[in-house]
Formats: sequence, structure tokens, C-alpha cells
Amino acid sequence: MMLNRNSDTIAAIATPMGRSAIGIVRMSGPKAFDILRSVFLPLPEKLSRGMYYGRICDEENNLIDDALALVFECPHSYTGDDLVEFSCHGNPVILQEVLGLVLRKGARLADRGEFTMRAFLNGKLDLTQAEGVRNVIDARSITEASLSVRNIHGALSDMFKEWLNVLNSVSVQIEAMVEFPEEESSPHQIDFCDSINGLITQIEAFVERGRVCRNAAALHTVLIVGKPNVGKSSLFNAILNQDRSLVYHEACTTRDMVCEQIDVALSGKRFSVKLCDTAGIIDTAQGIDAIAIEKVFEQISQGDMAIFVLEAGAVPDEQEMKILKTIQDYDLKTIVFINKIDLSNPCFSEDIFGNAKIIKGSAKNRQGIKEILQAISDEIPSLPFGRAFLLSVRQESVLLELLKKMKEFSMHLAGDNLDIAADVLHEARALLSGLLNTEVQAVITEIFNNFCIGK
Ligand SMILES: Nc1nc2c(ncn2[C@@H]2O[C@H](COP(=O)(O)OP(=O)(O)O)[C@@H](O)[C@H]2O)c(=O)[nH]1
Ligand SMILES: [Mg+2]
Repeated sequence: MMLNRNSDTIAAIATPMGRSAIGIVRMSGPKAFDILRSVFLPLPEKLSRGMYYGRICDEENNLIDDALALVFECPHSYTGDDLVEFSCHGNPVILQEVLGLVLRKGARLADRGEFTMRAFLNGKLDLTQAEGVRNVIDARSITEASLSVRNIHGALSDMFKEWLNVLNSVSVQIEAMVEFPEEESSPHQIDFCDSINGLITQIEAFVERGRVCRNAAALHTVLIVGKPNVGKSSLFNAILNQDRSLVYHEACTTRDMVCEQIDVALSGKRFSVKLCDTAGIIDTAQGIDAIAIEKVFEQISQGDMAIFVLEAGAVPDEQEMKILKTIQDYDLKTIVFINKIDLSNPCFSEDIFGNAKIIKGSAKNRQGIKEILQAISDEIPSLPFGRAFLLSVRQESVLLELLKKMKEFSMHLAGDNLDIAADVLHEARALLSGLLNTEVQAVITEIFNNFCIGK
């Protein structure tokens, strides 16, 4: 992607491919309004910010679609340029037709993330906010999405800017000391040390909090595991409230792992997890069943939580105790689900499960499902009280680098190496301003290339 193509008019389909009620073709740049006039009727003499209902017609005046044209005048648009969005019927054939038409009229197909890139280049968003936009689109959990929205509104940028101000003001004073060492009024080095050390502590706490928030916002994986035929797939379907996984009275029906995301709101807490139905585990499995079980163990080694399912009517055997031990050895948070209580009461003592959460129920009759969701919710880390934000791994690594530089700066200052200290401080400022705005083409390209087309 080239940065100097900022004066073209770009266009793209902004909604996912597939049939839906509405599909959007977006267009931004200096020719956007001219192109709009050449394909859309009726329009008033003078365009202003607003929504127009009309028809999109091609060069031969063939009607393509009835549509709404949303008009945003520069600079009051997402990109900062003149911007038009056609809300058409959500049929890929129509959207392609409209896109083809505006391309023939002089627009160019947008690159990935190019609309947001324009917003960045036009100063509508800083880089941290642009990353926030991408994160909102890519967010896998409800929490991640809502934290990303806050980033668009400047939750992170404001903090970075505040720190940059501190560094800048220290920098100005240090430069003065280097330039005019004999000046009587030069501030004492202790003052710098205090403000820099204070900032180091603040940034360290910020990075730590960022990790806690990231963990809370992550999409946790919950594996349903157990012996064959205990009702894992039935439980999976019951939790999803959907006939997703095959249920059958013979063992080893499930081989491939079946996963679905669930987004739950329960007693004021909203969370998302990836729920996975797995193949029943038995030591004696052969061939394809053995391979399926290998996959389950692979997932257990990476999962966050397990629901261990067993039957109320059968005393847990050696095989089951082994499965339980494996999930506990891998430190998965464990919920024990004693299933099929419609057939019999548990015929064993629950003491054997140690302090794992135990829930009794019937997957078939959807009994115990609420309790399971509550138990999952209890195990999902909550956002910490107070300020919550989403710090990407990239941003975290820049901040860690920044901390290193600041500590180096303190050291040189203490050792009276003012020149070197000034240089190091300069590098620290560059790192921090790089988080907000950067000239480094590689980083920009990397960030925007991860966008989807049309954003
Ligand atoms: N009576 C009763 N049968 C159940 C219950 N849950 C599952 N089953 C039956 O147990 C059999 C195996 O179920 P399935 O979900 O395929 O077990 P999986 O092999 O662990 O995935 C099927 O015939 C289900 O209908 C339950 O709560 N009560
Ligand atoms: Mg199954």
C-alpha cells in the first residue's frame, strides 16, 4: 500500500459478502460527489450532509437498485474526505454491480484498511485509535469489543499523550542544561529523576493492568471432555440451545472437535467463550478414534477450562479418573457435570472430585445448564475495577522498550552523563510518539494491512 495515493477517490464494498438485508458500497475522495451525481438520482442542487433516497442507474440508464446515499462532506466524515455510502439491498451481485459502476466512473478499488488509513493521514484518528478500529472489527469477545471502542475514543491515546508531555518537558530542560551548563537557574537533576521515576512506576502499573485486561477480554476455550457416550454432545447442544453436534446411543460418534462461540449475559456479567465438543476418551481406541483422542489431548494442553462429563448411574472408573487427572495436571479450571440424573441418582461419593465445582443434571432435559453457565462465568476473569483498556501486544512491547530507555536515562542522569542522557531521552520520546503517530512505513503498512477491505 502506498502512502502517496491519498488524493485518489477510493471505493469498496464495506459489508461482508453474502445475502443480507442491507449491503454498503463506500466511496471516499475528491471525486466522490461527482461520481455520486453521475450514478444516483434524484439529488438536490446542493449536496449537504445527509441521507438521500433514490435510484442507482448505470451508463445506459438501467436501474441497478433503489438505495440510500449517505453523504458526508469533507472534513466531517470518517475519512476526513468527501464520503458517500450507498446502502443497497444486501445482494452480492447488486453490490458488485454498483462497485463496478463507480470504478468505471473514476474511483479506484480501496486497499485493505485504506478508509481508516485516510482517516489517520487526515488527522481524524491517531494510530492508537486506528488500531482500536481494527480491534473492534476483529474482537472475539464482548469485552474485547467494548474495550476497543474505548480506544477509538482515545482511552489509550490520552494516556500516551500525557506521558509524552512529561518526557517533552524534561527533555527541554535537559537540552537547556546541555547547552548552557553554566546557567545558575538550571533546575536540579533530582527534579527530573523524580518525575521520570514517577512515570516509570506509572507505566509499569499500566502495562500490568493492560495484561489483566487483555486476559479478561480474551476468548477463553471451554472443552467438554469425558468417556464416550456420557452425553458430551448432548450437553454441548443443550448449552448452545441448538442441534449442532450429532448425538447417538453408540460410542465414538464425535470425532472431529466441534466448536462454537457463545456470548452470554448472566447476572450483570457479559462474557464470550469458545465451547468445544470433543471425542470420548478411551485408552483402547484404535485407528481413527485414537487419532481423534490425540487431538483432544492436544486441545486439553491449550484450553482454559474443562467440563468433565460423567454418568450419574456409573461409578467413575479408572479411565475417568485418568481424564480428570489430565485436565487438572494441565491446570484447566474444571467443572464436573454429573449427567443423566433423570435415569438415576449419583451412585458414588462426590468427594473423589476434590474441590472441583460439581453440577448435577440432565443434558437431555436441559437440566443444570444455567448452573453450568454460572460456573463458567465465575471462572472467567473479570475486568479489574477502575480504568479498563485494551493494550495490544505490540503496544505493550513498545512500552517495555520505553521503560528500558527511561531507566537508562535515569542511570546516565545520576552518573552526570548529561549528553548521553539527552540522547536516550530522545529515543524514549520517539518510541512513545511512535505509538501515536509514526513515520515508519513498515508499521503503518503492517497495521492497515490487517484491516478488511472497505474499512
Ligand atoms: N436419559 C438420558 N440420556 C442422555 C442424557 N444425555 C445424553 N443422553 C443419551 O446418551 C447417549 C449418548 O449421548 P451423546 O451426547 O452422543 O454422548 P457423547 O458420546 O458423550 O457425546 C445418547 O443416546 C443420548 O440421548 C440425559 O441427560 N439423560
Ligand atoms: Mg459425542
